[in-house]
Amino acid sequence: MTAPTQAPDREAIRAFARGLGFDVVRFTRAETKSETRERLTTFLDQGLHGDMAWMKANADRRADPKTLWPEVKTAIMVGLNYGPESDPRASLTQSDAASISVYARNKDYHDVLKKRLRRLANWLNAWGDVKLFVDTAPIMEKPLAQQAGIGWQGKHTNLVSRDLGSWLFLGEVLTTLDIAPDDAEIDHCGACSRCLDICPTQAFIGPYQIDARRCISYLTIENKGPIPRELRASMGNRIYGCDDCLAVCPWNKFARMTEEADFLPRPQLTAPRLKEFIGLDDANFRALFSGSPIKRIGRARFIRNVLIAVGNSGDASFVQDVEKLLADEAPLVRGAAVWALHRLAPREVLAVRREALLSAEADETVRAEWQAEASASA
Ligand code: B12
Ligand code: SF4
Ligand code: SF4
Repeated sequence: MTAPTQAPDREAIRAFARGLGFDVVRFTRAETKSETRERLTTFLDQGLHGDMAWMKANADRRADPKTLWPEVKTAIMVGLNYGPESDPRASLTQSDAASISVYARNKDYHDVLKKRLRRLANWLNAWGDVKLFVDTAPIMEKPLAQQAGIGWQGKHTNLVSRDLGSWLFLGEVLTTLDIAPDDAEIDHCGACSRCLDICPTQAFIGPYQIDARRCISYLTIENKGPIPRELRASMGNRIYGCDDCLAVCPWNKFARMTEEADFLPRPQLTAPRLKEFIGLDDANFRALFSGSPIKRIGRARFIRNVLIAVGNSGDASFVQDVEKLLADEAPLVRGAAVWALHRLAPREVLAVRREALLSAEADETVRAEWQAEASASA
C-alpha cells in the first residue's frame, strides 16, 4: 500500500499518541536554549554527575538534539502518569521494611514507553524520518518537555505538571517533520522550597541545582562502588531510588493514581520486609526482579543497599544474616556487611570477627571498611 501524501496535522498526531495511552502529548522545536546548554556544561564541569561518565562522553549531543541529528525539526514529547495510590513516604518509618521508589515497583518504564513510542514512530515514518528515545539517550528530556509545555522544571529539577503533579515519565519521538510547536510552560514554584528542605542527604546545592553524587537515587542505582560513609545513615531504609522531593510537592494535589497495569505496585515491592531480600542469591534476585528496573543494578549492588538499610534498622535480629554476608563472594557486599554489622552487633562479636577476617581479606575496599570501623571505635 502506498503512503498517503498528506502528513497528519498536529492534532491528528496528538490524538494518535493519546490513543496509545500517553497522558500528555505536546510538540516543540527540537532544539535547546543556550542557557540550558550552558547549565549542562556547568553541571558537568563541576563534576556533579559523579561517576556517570556517559553524561560527559556525549555532552555535545546531549546539549542539543541538532548535534545528535542535524536534520531533526520537531520533538514530540510524551508523558505517562505513574502516580502512586498514596504517599510513598509511608514506608520510610517502618524500620523492618525496605523502601523502593514508586517508579520501580513493577515493570521497567523504558520498556513500557518504548513499545508505544515505536508504534507512533512507525506510523509517522510514512511521512518523515523518526527516532524514539526514553531516558537513556543523550537528550535533555526535562528542558524539552518544559519547552513543549508538559510542565516546568521544579526546584528539585524534575518536571512538575499542573495536571499530574510529580509522577510523570518522559519520552519522545524526534522527527524531520515540521510540526507547529505548543506553548512552553512557566515556573509555578513561587516561594515554595519544600523539596529542597526535605532531601535527606542535602543533595541540592541551590534551587534547580542538584549534586547527583549526594542523591539517594544515584547512590543506590548508578553508583557501582561503596556508598560514601557519611551518607549511609541518612539513607534510612531507601534501597532503590528515592521519592522524597517528588512526594512533598504541593502540586501533587492534582496527581491521580496511574491506570497502567504495568505500573501498579507489585504487592511484594510496596513495603517489602528487609528480611525477604537480605538472603537473596543471584538466581533468586534475577527471578524476583525479572522485568523490573531493579534487575539492571545486579545482585551485589542491591544487597549493598539492603545492608545499609539493615544497618540503619537498629534491629539486632539481623546479625546472623549480616554475618553470612561477611563471606560473600562480592567485595561490595562484604564491605557493606562490615558496616552493617558494626551498627548492630555487640563489641565483643565485632572484635572476634575482625580478628578472624581482616588479615585474610584481600580486597582493599573491604579492608578499608574494617579499618574505618576500628579507628572510629578507638
Ligand atoms: C542523569 C539523570 C539522573 C541523575 C541526575 C539527576 C538530575 N537532576 O540531573 C540521578 C541518578 C540523580 C537521577 C535521579 C532521579 N531521576 Co533521573 N534522569 C537522569 C537523566 C538520564 C538525565 C538528566 C540530565 O540531563 N541531567 C543534567 C542536568 C544538568 O540537567 P537538568 O536536570 O535538566 O538540569 C537543569 C536544571 O538543573 C536547570 N538549572 C541549573 N541551574 C539553574 C539555575 C537556575 C536559576 C534555574 C532556573 C535552572 C537551573 O538547568 C538544567 C538544564 O535544564 C534523565 C533522562 C534524560 N535523558 O533526560 C532522567 C530523568 C530526569 N530522571 C527521572 C526520574 C524519575 C528520576 C528520579 C525521580 C528517580 C527516583 N525516584 O529515584 C530521581 C529524582 C532525583 C532528582 N531530584 O532529580 C525522570 C524525570 C521525569 C520528570 N517528571 O521529570 C527522567 C526524565 C527519566 C524519564 N525519561 O522519565 N536522575
Ligand atoms: S530523590 Fe531523594 S535524595 Fe535525591 S534529591 Fe530528591 S529527596 Fe534528595
Ligand atoms: S516542592 Fe515546591 S519548590 Fe519543589 S518543585 Fe514542588 S512547588 Fe516547586
